[in-house]
Amino acid sequence: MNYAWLRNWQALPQGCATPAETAREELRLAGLDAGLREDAALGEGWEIVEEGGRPVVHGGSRGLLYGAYALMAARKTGLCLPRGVQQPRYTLRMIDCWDNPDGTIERGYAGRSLWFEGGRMAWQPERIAQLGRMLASVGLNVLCINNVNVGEEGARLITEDLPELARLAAAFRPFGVRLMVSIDFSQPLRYGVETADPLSPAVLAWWTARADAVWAAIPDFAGFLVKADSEHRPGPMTYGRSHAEGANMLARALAPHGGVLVWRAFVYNCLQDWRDTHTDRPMAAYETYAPLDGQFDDNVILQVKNGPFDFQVREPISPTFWAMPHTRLALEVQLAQEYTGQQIDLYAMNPMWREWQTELPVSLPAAVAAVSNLGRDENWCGHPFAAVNLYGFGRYAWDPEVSPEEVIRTWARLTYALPENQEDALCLMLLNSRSIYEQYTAPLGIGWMITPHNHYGPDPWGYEYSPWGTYHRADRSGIGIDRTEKGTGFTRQQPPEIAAKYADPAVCPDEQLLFYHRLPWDYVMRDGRTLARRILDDHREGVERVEAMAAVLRELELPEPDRSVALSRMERQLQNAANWRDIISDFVTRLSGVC
Ligand code: GCV
Repeated sequence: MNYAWLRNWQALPQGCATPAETAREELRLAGLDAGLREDAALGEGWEIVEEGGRPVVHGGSRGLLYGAYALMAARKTGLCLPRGVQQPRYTLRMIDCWDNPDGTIERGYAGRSLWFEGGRMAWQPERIAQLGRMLASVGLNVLCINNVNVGEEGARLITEDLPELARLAAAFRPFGVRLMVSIDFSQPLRYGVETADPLSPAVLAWWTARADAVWAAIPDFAGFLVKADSEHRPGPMTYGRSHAEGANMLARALAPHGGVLVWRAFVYNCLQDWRDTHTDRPMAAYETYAPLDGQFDDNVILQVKNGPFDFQVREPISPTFWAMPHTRLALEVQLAQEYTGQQIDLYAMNPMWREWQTELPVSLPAAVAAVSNLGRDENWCGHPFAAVNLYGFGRYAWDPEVSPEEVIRTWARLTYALPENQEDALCLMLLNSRSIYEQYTAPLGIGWMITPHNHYGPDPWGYEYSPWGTYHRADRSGIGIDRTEKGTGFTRQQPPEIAAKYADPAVCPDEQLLFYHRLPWDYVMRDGRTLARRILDDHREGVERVEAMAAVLRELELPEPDRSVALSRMERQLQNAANWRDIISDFVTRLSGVC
């Protein structure tokens, strides 16, 4: 079995109960002469010191495991170990799986679920252990196993299917990975409670009893994740209650067990009339949550998507991050490349996450979560290179300031044993992959020209008359939406120093120009080209850059089956890029008259 960046590692450890035991067994199986010294004070942190001529890992139980994996990775790659005590920046480092009990995965591009099939939980113990090892090897510590769109069967995880959930939790426990589940806010209604109103004592009693049962079965359970009042999901608004009232009710049921309640802030009007030009979807989360700052209980974490839209190739940072200083926030990113190539087109994310830090201080979120790109495919992530994002997210969650170059280099070296010049070429390809994808799909910050629903390939009119609030409003006079003070006022939600960077088209960075501004086709850009000409040129250059990547890829001596999979996916990427170029160029040419 090929397991991503841990290919060729020794046999899996067996019969371990705790991360510390796993650490000991991993070092033994790897034949590494290294010591382990448990020091609970270090918690999840670790330090490796030379004692009596051999390395000794110091750490709490999980810290020992993370340190042992760091030592093993350093031995494999020849890269240096960091010095001093290593502590994670975020305590909650979570992967959110959108797996459905029928075995499908919402926005999943790597095969079927690893733990659901036919409405039940079912898994191969070997794969779960491999996954536990992979997650722990990059310090990831929480796994939410089911779709936030919880259906009838998903809701059973904390009732009828609880014994199965407990078995899965036990399988991940030796790797220090704690489970979480998504719950349905209206679930008490299915169990004879007459309402799901969060202020009803009967509702709190129902959730309290459920939480007691869950923690009795799984003492280290992490908590619940909730998508409420979002895209037709039930929530407190049905009862005229606020999201703070809804979240706090659940949080109080979890608090005695030390559980966290992760509440998603992905709320907007998904039934917008496209003729309504006043409602501006990216403003919705701020409008809903900023007034609630300070009202959430301590064990609530509000999980905010990185951008105010929805995981587009380029968006501003969600203004909600600056609006809630008295609330614990989690930054939510998406590893599944729903809008960014679906694990067919190359798209490495660490450079993008790092770039956000020019505006978003790493200390603003209290936690990080990523929508999973995992599935039952032999190579785990569909494209063999898509695993760089799972690996990279773990590294980022531990240390958001880690350099993308280092992350990609280490992943490449752990995964393959390529000659140096080929490893360099692979790393460069991945480092540039996001900017290339952006150039052939959505240059200048114009989003939502993607094919509706399946979100792969171009369809510039596709979302224009839809209810989803995702419009570019292109016509003969120009393209884009004015989101400044003179327009929808989105910039008023941003800190003034950030708004100032974007509010004037003359200074606004090109990458975000059409998110913030509506401009005529003959608008003259800073480089002297008209807007229309620049869009046409970008799409053409984007395709040329994919062609150059394809040429590099063909020369890489990758092992099989990775080589064949990567090459065949590159053919699809070439086709996709050409489609984007041709369809968007035709669209722009017809509207603008430029050719
Ligand atoms: C799980 C987007 C996706 C949906 C997803 C939703 C969310 O709208 O297209 O598939 O639903 O985000 O994040 O809840």
